[in-house]
Amino acid sequence: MTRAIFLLIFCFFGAIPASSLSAQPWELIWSDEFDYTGLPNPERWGYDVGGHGWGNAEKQFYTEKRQENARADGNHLVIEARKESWSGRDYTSSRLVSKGKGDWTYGRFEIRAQLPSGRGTWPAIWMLPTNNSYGTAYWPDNGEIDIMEHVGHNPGTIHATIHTDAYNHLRGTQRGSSKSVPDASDAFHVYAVEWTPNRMVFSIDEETFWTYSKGLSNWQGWPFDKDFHLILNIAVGGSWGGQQGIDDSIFPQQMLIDYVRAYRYTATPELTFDAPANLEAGGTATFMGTATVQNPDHRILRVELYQGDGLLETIRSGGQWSASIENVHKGCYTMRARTIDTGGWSTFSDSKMLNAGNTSCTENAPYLMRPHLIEEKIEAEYFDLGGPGVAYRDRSNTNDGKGIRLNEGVDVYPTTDGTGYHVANISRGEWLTYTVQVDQAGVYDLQMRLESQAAQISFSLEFDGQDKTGVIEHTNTKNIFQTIRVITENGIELNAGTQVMKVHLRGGAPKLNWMQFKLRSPTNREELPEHGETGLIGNYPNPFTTYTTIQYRVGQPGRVVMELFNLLGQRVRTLADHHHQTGEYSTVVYAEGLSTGTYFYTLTGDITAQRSLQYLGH
Ligand SMILES: [Ca+2]
Ligand SMILES: [Ca+2]
Ligand SMILES: [Ca+2]
Ligand SMILES: [Ca+2]
Repeated sequence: MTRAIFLLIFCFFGAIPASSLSAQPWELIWSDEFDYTGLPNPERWGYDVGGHGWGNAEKQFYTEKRQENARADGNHLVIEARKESWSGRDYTSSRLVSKGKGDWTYGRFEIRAQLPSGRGTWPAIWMLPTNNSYGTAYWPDNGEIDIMEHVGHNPGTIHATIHTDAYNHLRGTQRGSSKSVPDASDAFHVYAVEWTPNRMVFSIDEETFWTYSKGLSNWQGWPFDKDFHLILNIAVGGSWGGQQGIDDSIFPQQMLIDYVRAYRYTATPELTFDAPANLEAGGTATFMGTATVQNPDHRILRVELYQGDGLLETIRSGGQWSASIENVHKGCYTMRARTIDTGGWSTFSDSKMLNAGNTSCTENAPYLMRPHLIEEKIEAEYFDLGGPGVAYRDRSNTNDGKGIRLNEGVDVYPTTDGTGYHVANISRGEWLTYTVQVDQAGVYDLQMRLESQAAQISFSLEFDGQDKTGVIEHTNTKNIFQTIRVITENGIELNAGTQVMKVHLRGGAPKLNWMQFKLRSPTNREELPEHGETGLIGNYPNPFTTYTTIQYRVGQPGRVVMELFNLLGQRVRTLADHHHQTGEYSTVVYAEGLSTGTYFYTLTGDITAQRSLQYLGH
């Protein structure tokens, strides 16, 4: 018995290194070994064609399907730069692209190549984004990954570089490194990048020489979460390659590529997800599941709970996890979970439908399952569920912004204003709705984060079908994101309770990031004195820092005393003590002489009333 246990333990320990080694997380999914002759395989490669300098004042013309410039020789791809006249250029070459034939988000890319040599050559093995997803310019906003660059006037030095909106050579802020490879033009080497959600590791012959990490970057520093494709070319001359001129005696020059291999990561974490299918409106929905790593070098970082594309909760544990959403509003919701491991790899669960309140799903429902609180940021992209005609009106029935909520008609874009999203392509007559919760009835002012194409925007707000603003016209600086404060004479008077806010956009073509309401002065109708009664209306602002104004009403002529007390019940001040006629009055409490804290003010007349106020200090 003892011996058996010992053997088991022995085997167990013996098995660990083996299983670690066998956990190869990369699977070959795309390659070209160039073991054929003739033009490059058209199922793998297309061509960038032209002689316009390619943004770098390059001198070559890139030809298309011309064996003199690009061919397979039975073992290698040969890209050849030649000295010959072609369409007004003095050199020809080739630039092969895998766009539309090989596009990947993340992966390991290995290219075994021998480089050309000589002053004026500029071979490159690199990647560009397949789609235009970020910012205002395809380049550099959407990124560039240079796995290998070499310039003939600096032989034997290999450069790896990334370019982004924040880091690029136009600003002199590009990030990169270089490595000495003295025989790069005489021998084959394997140039590789291992691109994962958290970082890019650049290597030559499996030896890492540079790592670029995502860190806390948003898209300006890390647009590398979209599809990229491969590019293989030799440029001639140009802003970098031609810095010391072109030696015309060197041509033709060849880059030989033995293979191009693309690998997919296979060890993404695993996730299970259980969700209720039905719930009473106002009920608590509990979600649970398990999250486990496949890669033994990683651990689970967190689990995220989503309604659609909206993050609801972050659960900072793996293994068994659960999360609850309380007070779920009536509506139909698409629930899913995602787990993320320490390598940045993530896995989404399947979606599960949740019907709260046995609804037909065609009414307004708040996107994040609970109404937006009116005094918190209301993200424009989290307009209501319910679809066109109910939750919004949009003139094009596709989401042209391709940000989130891709199957809705509203045009949601990844914002150029930091992180997150905004709604743009807003044309006259479009509207959006938001289910909101107003806890404190009162008069509100509105802040909006937006950029407008015109110097004036116009809009109006409805709450539960009632126009609360008329048409508001606001003048602002155009073409820049800014927070505007819309302060109208009468403010926006809102009732307490859950209601549907409808934002009618009438002009100015804004890009709307978020809205937020600020309480100007409260009304509390239940506690307000009826007209003709003596009582306290309230004080504003509360809390306060310099002074606050108390409003009160006197119903019957007579002596009225207004006093201020501290929490110990000691009278601090007498604010009024005189004969009052019927009417509304106000008195000011100045901060001078008060200690920070809470106070009570008491009205004594034909009735007695008391409320509190709070002094925040200076
Ligand atoms: Ca080969
Ligand atoms: Ca649209
Ligand atoms: Ca639109
Ligand atoms: Ca937003």
